[in-house]
Amino acid sequence: MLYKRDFLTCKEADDWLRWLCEAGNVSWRQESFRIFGRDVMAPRRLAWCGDRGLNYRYTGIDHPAEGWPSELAALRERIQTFASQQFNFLLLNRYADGRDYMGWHRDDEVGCAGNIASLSLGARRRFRFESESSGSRQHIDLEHGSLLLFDGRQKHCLAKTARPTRERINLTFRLLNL
Ligand SMILES: O=C(O)CCC(=O)C(=O)O
Repeated sequence: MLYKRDFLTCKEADDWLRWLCEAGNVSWRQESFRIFGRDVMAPRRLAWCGDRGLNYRYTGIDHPAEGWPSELAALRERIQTFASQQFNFLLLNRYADGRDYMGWHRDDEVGCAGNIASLSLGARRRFRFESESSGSRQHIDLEHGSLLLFDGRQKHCLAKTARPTRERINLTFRLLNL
């Protein structure tokens, strides 16, 4: 795992957050999924893009990609250079406030390869993960403009918080070998 706190300057991170929230740039949606026979709304909004023809299927839902907006393609280049790895899919998560979260999970679907590069924008939020070797739980507080490289097979979550918390957007660049 590698944490680069100041991957973006504060100004760059502010500009990205503004662009991602601007109407028309990203189509945000809220998904529901079935748990024990009940439809449950995901506690966050979601968007994605990626190499045309790829489909990231998880929790029983297809996420077909239709290419990259030029702005995000340029950001991908920069992240690939830093990570020394290719990425062909991007999942974006939008947490309106501290009540939005992502529960404990692994990103270990068939075809997931390499590390995930996770760019954080907006509110500082706590990322928890389980050490593969000891099973102990650890955390990193992800800052505005930071980049985290991690192995998605490692169990992780984005914790809820009761503290007043502004919006946060997270971009996870992934490599799918489908
Ligand atoms: O929002 C985050 O930092 C965590 C995202 C995450 O766990 C995931 O996309 O698998």
